[in-house]
Amino acid sequence: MLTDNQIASFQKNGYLVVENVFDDDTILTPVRAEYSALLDTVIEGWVAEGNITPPPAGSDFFDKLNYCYQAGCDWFQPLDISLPGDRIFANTPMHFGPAIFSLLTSPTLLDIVGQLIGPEITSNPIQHVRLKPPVTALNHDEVRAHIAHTDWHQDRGVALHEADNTNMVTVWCAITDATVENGCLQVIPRTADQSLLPHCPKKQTAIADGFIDESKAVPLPVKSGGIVLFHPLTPHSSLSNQTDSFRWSFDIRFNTTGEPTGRAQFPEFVARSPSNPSSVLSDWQEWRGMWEAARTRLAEKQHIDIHRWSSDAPTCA
Ligand SMILES: O=C(O)CCC(=O)C(=O)O
Ligand SMILES: [Fe+2]
Repeated sequence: MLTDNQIASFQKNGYLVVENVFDDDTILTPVRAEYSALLDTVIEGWVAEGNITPPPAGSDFFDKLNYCYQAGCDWFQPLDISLPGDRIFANTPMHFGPAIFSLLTSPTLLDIVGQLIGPEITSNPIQHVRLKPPVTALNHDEVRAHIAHTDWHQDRGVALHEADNTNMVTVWCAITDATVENGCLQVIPRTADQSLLPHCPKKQTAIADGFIDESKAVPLPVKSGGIVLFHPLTPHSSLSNQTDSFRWSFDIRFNTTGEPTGRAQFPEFVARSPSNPSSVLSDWQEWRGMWEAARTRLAEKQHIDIHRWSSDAPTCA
């Protein structure tokens, strides 16, 4: 649980770092094991299709990620806990497994989230894995915010306008230690009159030039198992990974049940509900089934809107 001081600090600054939220035995080790097995399965598929030769013996999870990336085999979508915002096919890969479901529904985490948004908690479907290779290993044209550094944005700016009044919190979960050197998150503490700033579809969806003072940026290192909480109006970005190892995080979001998630095409679920306990989803296979159904429904659509911004806007010129 958070102390009154922590809650007040979150409300004033729009962010809060909390260490030691996820337990090694029950959450972190199973998540690492689930991802390790998943990557092995994905690689087996590529080997069978002749896209790649097996990674060298003795390679660990990150060695394998790096090996595949260098060979042009893209693991992001198969490892992500979401469908993409661009085209979806009936066989678009994605990952929904028991260990990541346990992280998302961890009672310790939901206690904290409940202190910030209230007791009726929905798991918002805007969620991603971020596995960030050393910057020296990136392709020169790599701009994805899930792989390279993330540009300045507000999370409200990467949801649809219908969620502008939704009571929501982002939880950024460190699986490896996040440091200034390996590309931790940074924020600009929110001001009392913080509003939604104009964003532009650039390399990423980012705050238009001239709207934030980057000299106010506060880097937020956090150890493995810790989290960064932030408000949807808090401007944030991430530093680039200047080390020679990977930086790994998940970002997940929660909102008050019944309010728009900002991505209605993707499935939400009730994670906690004192008023209607039987509405809570506790079966990870049901969760996966909801995403599979969404994939079937959305397959072959040309495009899914995930933000409201146009590059034609005067602020983007
Ligand atoms: O981890 C990152 O690079 C950025 C994460 C982010 O934008 C978020 O959690 O909302
Ligand atoms: Fe974000």
